[in-house]
Amino acid sequence: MPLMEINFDGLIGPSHNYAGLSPGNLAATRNAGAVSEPRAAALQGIAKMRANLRLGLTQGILLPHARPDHRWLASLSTDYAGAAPHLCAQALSASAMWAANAATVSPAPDTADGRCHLSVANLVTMPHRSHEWPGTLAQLRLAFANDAFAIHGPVPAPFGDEGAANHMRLCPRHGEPGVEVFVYGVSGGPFPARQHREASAAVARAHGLDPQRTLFVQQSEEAIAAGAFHNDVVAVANERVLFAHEQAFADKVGFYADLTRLMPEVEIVEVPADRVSLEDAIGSYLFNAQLVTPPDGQPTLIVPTEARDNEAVWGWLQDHLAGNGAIRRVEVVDVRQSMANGGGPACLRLRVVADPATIDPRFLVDEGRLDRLAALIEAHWPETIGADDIADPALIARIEGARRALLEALDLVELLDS
Ligand code: SUG
Repeated sequence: MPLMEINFDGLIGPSHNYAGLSPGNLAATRNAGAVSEPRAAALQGIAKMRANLRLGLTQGILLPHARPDHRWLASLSTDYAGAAPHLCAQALSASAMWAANAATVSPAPDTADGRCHLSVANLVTMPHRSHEWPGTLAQLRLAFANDAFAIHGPVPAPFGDEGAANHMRLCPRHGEPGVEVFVYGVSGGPFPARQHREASAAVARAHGLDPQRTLFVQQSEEAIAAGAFHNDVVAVANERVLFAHEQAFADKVGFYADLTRLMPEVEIVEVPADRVSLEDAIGSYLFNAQLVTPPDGQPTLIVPTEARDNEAVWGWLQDHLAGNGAIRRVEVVDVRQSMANGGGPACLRLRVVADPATIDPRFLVDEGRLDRLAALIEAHWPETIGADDIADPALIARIEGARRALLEALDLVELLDS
């Protein structure tokens, strides 16, 4: 089977809650202390995957991690019963759902050894995310155990790496060689730059990318300061199309020139700030969309409902469609529970270009498997989690039991401890 793009969505875990853990992520800090709905959240994620299947796309999953992370708390010489509330929240976070931060992926046509390389992201900038990588690595080693893949451990601290959320790939077709673009931050006003250039450069070297076809591009400081804590909040690429906000990059003229030189057929769709402000782009997550090519070949943008609710954003999209722009179709998905923590449709998925036959089938889904997952979520995921609930041992037992039931149903009990 030829190489194709497969989206691996992070299944939203039973501990999904709003603890306000990510400074610079305006939605997450604004919703700190709100009551979350883990069951509804996970079902929204399942519905998004169903919509992707119906577009004719191939769909995979990554699984929630063991939360609370007792191993991490033990490494801090404490435990869940004895830890300070902020450490409990950091140990409990379901943040592994945002699979765009799981790893950086370089498909086989781009690499020196002809294998698809994946580097797990260290996520060192935010404490609650810094302990995701061992669990992610365990899953990547299972899902991509075939020789077609090479799996790398994390870049060492202090170089921050947040994975595919800061990586774009432009290519004529997914299975052909591409240009890989690593977007890093230097400064972000009051907020941290979470992707460091040194980390991106290390990943590019590990993957054996051709330096002539690899670009390192600085994210604009104003974008980070406005709440674009990852590049995928202000830009997304798919095959020949780059879709970006006018203020996404520090030097867009230089970047667009380099890209056009390396790939003359590139189509750059830039949204001007006088049509959609950075504030509207970030509030609506217009760019945190999945830009995909279904089998009918029509570039399709999968946006969150918040993009439809924003007049400026929806107006721009309608004009683009009416003008026969590069994006031919817009689909709307409801992922409000994730959005309230700053995670849109694109955050929830990791893109891997591969032959599906080389992937462990336990990580791939069809409608039938999604039906079974939905039933399991209905039966086991807590309905709500409020700020005070996280100290309740009964809730913790429920969360741990829910994940155990999931791994048993998927025949993945070897992941129980990670
Ligand atoms: O890292 N939110 C995540 C959202 C990640 C979105 N990913 C991409 N843009 N690719 C983050 O900031 C909030 C969790 C909390 O506060 O409880 C959180 O981690």
